[in-house]
Amino acid sequence: MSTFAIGDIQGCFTSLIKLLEHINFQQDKDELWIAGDLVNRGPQSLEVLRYIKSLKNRVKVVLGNHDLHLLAVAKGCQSSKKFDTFSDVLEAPDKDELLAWLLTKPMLHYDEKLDCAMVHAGIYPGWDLQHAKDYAEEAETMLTAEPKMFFQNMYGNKPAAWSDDLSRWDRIRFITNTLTRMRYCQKTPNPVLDFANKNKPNTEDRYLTPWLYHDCFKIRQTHIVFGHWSTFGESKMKNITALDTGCLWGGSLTALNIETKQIFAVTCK
Ligand SMILES: [Mn+2]
Repeated sequence: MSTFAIGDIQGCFTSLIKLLEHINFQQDKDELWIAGDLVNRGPQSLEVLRYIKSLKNRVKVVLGNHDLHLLAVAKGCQSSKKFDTFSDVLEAPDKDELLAWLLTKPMLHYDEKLDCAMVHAGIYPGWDLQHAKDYAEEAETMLTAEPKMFFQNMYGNKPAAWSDDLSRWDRIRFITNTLTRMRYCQKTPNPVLDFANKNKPNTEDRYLTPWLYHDCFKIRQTHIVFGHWSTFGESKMKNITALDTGCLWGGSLTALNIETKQIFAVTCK
């Protein structure tokens, strides 16, 4: 049995199938981890959702910003944007089952045996693993209990730094932003999120750093896999693997064998 973690698929169903053939994925034995952004921008969001859902307990999924955006549009809490390509999902006869399934997915998945955590974007530098798990659960509980309220309050870049006394929705928005959207933080002792810079590391302003290189970053043993940052390249941290290799932009779709640390990739059109 192998556990494979795969980065942002974003509706690229053909590349996903090509990658699963390449790693010889065995549905009855292996487990797949999907690091969020299953949908949007690419051509076949509907096929990706149907396929991943069909894997049942052989798959672990965390939510990405595009998955949350699709759910927010479906709930009528946000309008579709110019470059959104998930109308196939919104018009599908099985839309309700697919979106109900997606809504119950977590923002952080942790496997104790593998000592490996998966998030879409990252873990806030000031948080240890236990706090990250607790905060993720807090946001997930709000998402499933009050989805409309959640989506009405989800959008926005503020607050930009963590504090224990944030009011309820500021707190939920911050947790969701770090787990599903974060790239850079200011190097300040209390890390401040910066959403303006999306370029690859080493091109950022001097006062910024990728979240995983911040001095406050606490998680040094647990393996962390993340997606979201297609230009990130290879991580300098031995315990952290960046999985989004820009499939959507003509790069590749990557799978990591979590047990052996072997990386597999297929090029995308
Ligand atoms: Mn993303």
